[in-house]
Amino acid sequence: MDNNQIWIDEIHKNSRYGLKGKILVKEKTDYQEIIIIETKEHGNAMMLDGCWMTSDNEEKYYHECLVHPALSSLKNISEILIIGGGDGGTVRECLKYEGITKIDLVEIDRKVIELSKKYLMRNSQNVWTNKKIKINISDGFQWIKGIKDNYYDAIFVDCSDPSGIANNLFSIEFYYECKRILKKEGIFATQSESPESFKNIHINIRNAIKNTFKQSATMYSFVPFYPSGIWSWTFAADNKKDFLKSRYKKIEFIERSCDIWSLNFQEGGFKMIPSKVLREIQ
Ligand code: SPD
Repeated sequence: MDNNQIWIDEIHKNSRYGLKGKILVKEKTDYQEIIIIETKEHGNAMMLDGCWMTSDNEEKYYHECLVHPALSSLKNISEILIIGGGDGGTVRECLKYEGITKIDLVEIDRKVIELSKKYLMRNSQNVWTNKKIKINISDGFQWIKGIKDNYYDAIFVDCSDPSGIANNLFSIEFYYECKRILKKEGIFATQSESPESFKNIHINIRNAIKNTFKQSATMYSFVPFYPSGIWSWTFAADNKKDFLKSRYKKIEFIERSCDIWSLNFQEGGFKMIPSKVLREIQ
């Protein structure tokens, strides 16, 4: 028996979502507790304040679904903003697209980036040396207030759950600021929690986004080690008819590069809304 192997659980509503492994990092920063473990089946995995964020072998379920429905809908992509995303998975997926001149990554906790560089290389695959990436260690909610109107082609909110430091990133005020700094044809994308294990939070996010932007839609899929497994990503735009239509010209290249996402997969995901959730969208 390997004595280093222990169970680490995310405990949510009297259920445990656990991975077994060896602790590589357990550290309290100014913002949160970070745990990184090494597992046999999932590769390395990171937990923030008791919630699973990413694991080497499952991160694609999350990052591909956040990035590709949004970027595949744009013909031209130049400036991108990522709020959170300190593990590098969202940046990696964005960098598959041509034409990008700059990706602003705004991460509140510098330690998340430092530790991801060291222990979650499969998330980031050396993206950190790419000159297009500008890392800003800052609170995303405050940071965007300093950005001029109509600046970004795409904004991604890749944050943890809405308790503690990420709370503001789910507020109406934040969504209005994102809308202000998006280009006219731009697209907004956020992780929007689980319609099962965080049903009320999910519905609040959907309603807030629907009431902020002219167009919005949610895609459902699964992230195997998140509470209940089923997860969601919500997309929004203001001046773009058929805003999720595929427009990027090298989309077959993007599809071939993905393990989970494809245009076909996405089509099903946007239809997969549980009826009990649909009834509560205003
Ligand atoms: N309950 C977990 C929600 C976490 C969403 N963000 C994950 C970060 C991966 N880049």
